[in-house]
Amino acid sequence: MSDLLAALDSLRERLDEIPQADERRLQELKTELLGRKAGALTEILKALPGLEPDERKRVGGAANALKRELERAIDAREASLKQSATNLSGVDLTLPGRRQWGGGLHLVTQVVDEICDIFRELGFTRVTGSEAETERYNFYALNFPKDHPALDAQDSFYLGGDVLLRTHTSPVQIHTLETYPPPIRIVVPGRCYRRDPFDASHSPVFEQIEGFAVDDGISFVDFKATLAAWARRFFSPQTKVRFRPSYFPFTEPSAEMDVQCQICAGSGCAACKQTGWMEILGSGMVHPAVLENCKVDSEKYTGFAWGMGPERIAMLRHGIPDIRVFFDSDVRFLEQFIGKEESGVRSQDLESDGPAPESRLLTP
Ligand code: 2U9
Repeated sequence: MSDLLAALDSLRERLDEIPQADERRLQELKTELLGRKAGALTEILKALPGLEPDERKRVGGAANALKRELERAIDAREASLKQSATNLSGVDLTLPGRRQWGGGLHLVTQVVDEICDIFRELGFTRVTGSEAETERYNFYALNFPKDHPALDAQDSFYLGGDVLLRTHTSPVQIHTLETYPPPIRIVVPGRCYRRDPFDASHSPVFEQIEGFAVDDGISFVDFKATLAAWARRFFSPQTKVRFRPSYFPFTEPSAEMDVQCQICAGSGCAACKQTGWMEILGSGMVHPAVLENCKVDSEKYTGFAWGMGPERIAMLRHGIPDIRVFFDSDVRFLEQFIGKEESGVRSQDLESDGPAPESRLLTP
């Protein structure tokens, strides 16, 4: 008898499972506990006729009481499951799902990667460096005269003593020249800082990509051909480029490189101020004094260098009128560019009628 009472006790513990059961589990429990053929409680009830009368009375009473409890718990659970199902009737299951939040690289990061990838195919290694530099690496090794206006404290953020936030990525080239013997071919992306106003075309924090090649026998032809090859890969194979004389203390001769306007294809528009050209980068042959400052023999080695602003290039490519939108973190603006450049597809390829004009571009 005590076996049957113990079996009833352990069956009672199964009561706790009922309120948690879903529809399928509830049907399983019903069969396992109360099933007519092999339900656990049914088996106990079947054993009653073989017991002594007063045992039969005790076990039978306890078994029937448990049976009623189980039935009540199962009925209650069935009712509550039915209730939840009818609550769902107000939900329109045909509505489209909510769009998943999908992150992506910032447009400027995508442009930096795309530019560096093209230079990698041309043999340039991507190198980065510190954003805090000394005056020697940021200015003097680069042949800035001691009284050059760019050295003025107004133009730079000084951290103390002669340490400042770099105003260009050029110090990385100086460190490289001091560390590795030529041949050197590097492309150097990174954040730079200047005490500029924060307006539509300037930001005190901006991204730069500089590039640099030094070897025995590098000529002006290598310089022009490399940059023109890059421009045709980045813009389009038909893109025309032109070089205009310029001045930088670290290059001689120096030149600005323009590409045919990407908005009007050279016919003249507001974006290119009716010139048909867009200024893309500054460049030149590395000044011999810079090589000598780094103990590189300027009689034996020559090189070329260039610098460009990825924000400006992204603005030109997409017709973005104000640099400040890159720093606003407004996803309504940023999400327009998710994945476009990452997939290797240019906006020109995506838009059948050319790059996005300003009117179609969402700028807050
Ligand atoms: C070393 C030697 C030469 C890097 C160069 C430029 C021309 C240039 C900037 C203008 C505005 C880019 O868009 S910007 O921020 N730069 O025009 N940069 S040549 O020449 C170097 C660098 C390092 C050792």
